[in-house]
Amino acid sequence: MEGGLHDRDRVGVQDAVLLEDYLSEEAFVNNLERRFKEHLIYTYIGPVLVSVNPYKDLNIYTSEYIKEYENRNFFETSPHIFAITDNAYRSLKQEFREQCILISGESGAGKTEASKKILQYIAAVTEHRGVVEKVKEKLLQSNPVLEAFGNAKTNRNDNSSRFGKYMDIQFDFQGLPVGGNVINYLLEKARIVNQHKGERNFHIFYQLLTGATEDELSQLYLKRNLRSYYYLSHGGDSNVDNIDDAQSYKEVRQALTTLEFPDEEQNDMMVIIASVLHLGNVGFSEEDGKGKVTKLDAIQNISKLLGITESELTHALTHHTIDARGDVITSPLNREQAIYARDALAKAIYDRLFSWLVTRLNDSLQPENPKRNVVMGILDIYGFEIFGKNSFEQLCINFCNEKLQQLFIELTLKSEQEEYLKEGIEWQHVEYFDNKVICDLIEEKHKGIISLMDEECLRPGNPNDKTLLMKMNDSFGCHKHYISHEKADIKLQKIMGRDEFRLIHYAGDVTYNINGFLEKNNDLLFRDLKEAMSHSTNKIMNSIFPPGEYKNKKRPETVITQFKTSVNELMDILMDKEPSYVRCIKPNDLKQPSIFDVDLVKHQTKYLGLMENLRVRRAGFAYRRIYEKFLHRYKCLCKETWPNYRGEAKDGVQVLVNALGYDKEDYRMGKTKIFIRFPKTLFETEDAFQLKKHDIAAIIQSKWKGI
Ligand code: AOV
Ligand code: MG
Repeated sequence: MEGGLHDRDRVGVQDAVLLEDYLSEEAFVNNLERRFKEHLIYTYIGPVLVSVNPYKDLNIYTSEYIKEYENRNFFETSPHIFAITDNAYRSLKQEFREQCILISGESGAGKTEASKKILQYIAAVTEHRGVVEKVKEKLLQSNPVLEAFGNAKTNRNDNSSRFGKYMDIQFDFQGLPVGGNVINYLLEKARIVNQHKGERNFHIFYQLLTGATEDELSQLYLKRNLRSYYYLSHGGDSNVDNIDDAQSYKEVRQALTTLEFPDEEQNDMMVIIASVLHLGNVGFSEEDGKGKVTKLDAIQNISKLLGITESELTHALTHHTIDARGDVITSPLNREQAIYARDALAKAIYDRLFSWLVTRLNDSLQPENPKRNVVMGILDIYGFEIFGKNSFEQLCINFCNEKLQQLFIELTLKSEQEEYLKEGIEWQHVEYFDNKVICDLIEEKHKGIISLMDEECLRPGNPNDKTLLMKMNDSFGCHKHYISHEKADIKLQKIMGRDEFRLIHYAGDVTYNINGFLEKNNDLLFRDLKEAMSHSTNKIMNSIFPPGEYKNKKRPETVITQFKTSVNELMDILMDKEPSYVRCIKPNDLKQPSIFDVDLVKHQTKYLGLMENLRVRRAGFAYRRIYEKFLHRYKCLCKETWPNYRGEAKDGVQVLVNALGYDKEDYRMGKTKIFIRFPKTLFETEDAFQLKKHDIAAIIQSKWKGI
């Protein structure tokens, strides 16, 4: 375990608020680097935990470590994900305060691993008996299932979550876990039909093809050869060094069983997965402008698997029916349109299957008696994204991060303010950047980017990405956080296309390419396909494509509006909980241990808003500690308090700091804590303590030796 403050030359400080030069990003990153080199991957900024991915097993999540953190005061131990969890859990258990742990960071930074450690800790420190044990088992087993269907290998992370996840653990009044609930956000379904070079489709496809028995495969009309499937072919080689797909398949099936998915249901799921693979292999030719199905065996397989007639399937894949004011008109699709329809169908099937899976999982995690439970939520959601080319998905993700930053500001400032109030200390105003203006730019009713996009989607005539961008440029051209190509300065114009716009996010500037925005936002699935799917004999298909869905005249909400609604609901859920923050940082782009790329970390420090965070924290008092603890540690530095002070701890601390010559401006006495403004004051005290400790040890030793 980490030593006290005296080690700071070598291992840096364990809380960045103790940095002398707290405004310097340089100093902050340097501190992280020093600690990283000593295998200390965790650092605090006050109550916020910063975690740097070690990319190797550090052996710091063992049962010994769990014991070390169980029921220990947060600031008495070294920074750790277990400390954050223990702190939150105790507040929940002792004060019945609902908790949320918000984990953020870029792809591969360690968010999902962190969320699993939280669960591991909770499972370890709560009772190991009967029902509770079963609930914990289910909570733990929900991870491999969600990861099989929702994670994939990307170039940034071999096990990248391609959806956002908010997971509740529900506790009864004794603090025992009794159930859970998962909410998923925006699965990246485009991956179903296309993958970048070096990337893969969702794990489950590879797991099924390598892990299923010959029997199972033949029932699904599948071949073990991964190359046989078009939808798996875009990324190239599908082997990943540290992934054993066949083994994972067994684990996933086992996990599904633990989660009480009957065999029949598991088989229905695999039938759908197989159907998606076959669907990818359906090919089209064109005759007289009409698309014709060419690969009949793929159609036959799907037809047999899903129980939909071949003719209905073929017709639905090559025709498009619309209801034009009561006149039902069916027209043929050309080859390109048919391919589009096929891919839209594959994406819709998988997306709906995933949502179904989450709902079904939640049924299984439902507590028996949901009343009066207290909740700890864990949010593992994609961090801010700035890629070479940014599209609709990045806008959604970055919007979500803007909202989370809003929440962070509100809650951090609020809790800081509350603590000062509680302790009877004067509050000083803090200067910080409030990103509400960007949230408004994106989401404001009738005025924001989202509204405009929806309007354009619904407009009759020929709305397209170009007209959308024109309207956006007109409406927001003068906004401080929006830059159109036209308004960009010459330097920027050179790197920005005419089909792009740029947003000045709190975390950085992002250029978005408008192409595909309307289509992605509309997310159309032709009614012929919906109808055909609803005739399936597969029970799951039947529930995810309810009969008559297409008859619903009300237009479904656009993708971004649905997302906005769910993000705002999430904010409401989080708002009335006590938050803890874990900010994950990726030390290098090579997925390698021991490499600390300073520029990369600086970049993340910026867009995680960590310096902002530190500023808020340091605007008041850097260090605070309960009187009893402070007195206990430093009592040897003053005659009147050594070996024991007879009286109130607060008075003892006052005597102590008088004797140490603290300047009046350097500290405040709260109701239960001393607040120290500058780290220097504390360090001097700590150094004096280390010296004294040394002396005392020497005296004790000499006494022992009888000198
Ligand atoms: P992410 O959740 O933040 O990315 P993960 O949690 O999947 O990232 O972490 C990526 C990989 O880094 C893991 O598979 C581990 O190999 C390694 N790793 C992360 N945290 C630790 C740790 N504490 N100790 C050891 N290794 C670790 V993404 O889901 O892509 O945004 O969408
Ligand atoms: Mg993840």
